[in-house]
Amino acid sequence: MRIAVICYASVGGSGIVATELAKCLALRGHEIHVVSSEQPFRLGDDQPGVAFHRVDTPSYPLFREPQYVLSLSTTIIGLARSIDLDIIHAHYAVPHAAAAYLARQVLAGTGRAHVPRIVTTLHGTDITLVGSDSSFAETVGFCIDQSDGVTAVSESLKADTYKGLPVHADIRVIPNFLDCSIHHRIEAGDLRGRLAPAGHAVVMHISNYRPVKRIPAVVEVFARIRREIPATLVLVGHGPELSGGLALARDLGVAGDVRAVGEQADVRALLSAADVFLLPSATESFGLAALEAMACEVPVIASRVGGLPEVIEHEVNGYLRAPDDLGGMAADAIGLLSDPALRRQIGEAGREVVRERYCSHRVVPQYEAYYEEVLGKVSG
Ligand code: GMT
Repeated sequence: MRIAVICYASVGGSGIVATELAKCLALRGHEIHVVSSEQPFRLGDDQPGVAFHRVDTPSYPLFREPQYVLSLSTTIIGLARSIDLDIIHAHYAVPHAAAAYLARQVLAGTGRAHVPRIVTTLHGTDITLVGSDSSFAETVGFCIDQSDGVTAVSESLKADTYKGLPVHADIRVIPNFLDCSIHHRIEAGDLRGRLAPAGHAVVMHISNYRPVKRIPAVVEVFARIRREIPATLVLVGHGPELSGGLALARDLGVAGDVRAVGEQADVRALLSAADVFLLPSATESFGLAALEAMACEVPVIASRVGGLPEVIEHEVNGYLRAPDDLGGMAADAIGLLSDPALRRQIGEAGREVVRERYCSHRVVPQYEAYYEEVLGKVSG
């Protein structure tokens, strides 16, 4: 199949999943075209079978706003005309479902015989925060419904979509995934020693530091751990809430034990040097960061929200607490950090869940089968 993968390039779960899907589909013999405003950070150069198409949004003095939707639609239309695209796979509904819809309408309206089908994948905040905003809901819902196929990354996100938006499409749940041949615990060398003083436990959080990630809760839970156990909090990634989190660490007197290491293309070594992973989000449609930690055998302590309970089973392969139960999260962490055997047991159970359900060789064929199904549908 000839497939255009539309995604955001910034560090974020939807861009990572789209990029990994593009690479896996290319390895399985499909012709893949990644369309984005920047090269996604995990795509790399010279990826066999994957071509990258940059969306250039020209600036014109009359406009104060960049015309991203028009530029993206135009890029898709040009691509479809040059290579007879079969599928436009839009990752993150806002505004990618709208741009894909516009492109397909232009292609159909200009008499093109081969018009690509649209598959839209809902990732999370496109529905729970942005798309369901009352000013957007009708338009976003309409564009999702106009897709020929719609997937969501969890049952929880599927339910949230029907609850928050006027969507009637039959949504297929296809979970997020990892390349398990690459994403596993690795030898971290002396990294642990560079992150934390000898004898310190390593507590880790990875995100894009937006309000939904509740960075103050991460710092507060860490401060409670630190009162009981020598520990260092390693903050991986960057975003608007990071500086506030560091300020709170100063107020709580733990700033000396907090390390912010910035964005990292490959988080395996860092995760392999960690003892526990904190994810106290307000909402999380799936929690790809939790999956990455579990793949590296790091026990995850997370909020019982969204799709996280579909991945994590409390006290079996991780820990789930109500988002405001910071005391419970800290107690879980202290229990784990004081008991290496328990930590190993939970870490290994997490790794097994990933291997059984979330490796690319189990999930990518679900997308392929879904594309075939969508292409086989009679249009109209
Ligand atoms: O909020 C983020 O973490 C970024 C966002 C994205 O689309 O880049 O993540 C969402 O999609 C990920 C990939 O499907 C999911 O793993 C995340 O849980 C989801 N984030 C939220 O729902 C908050």
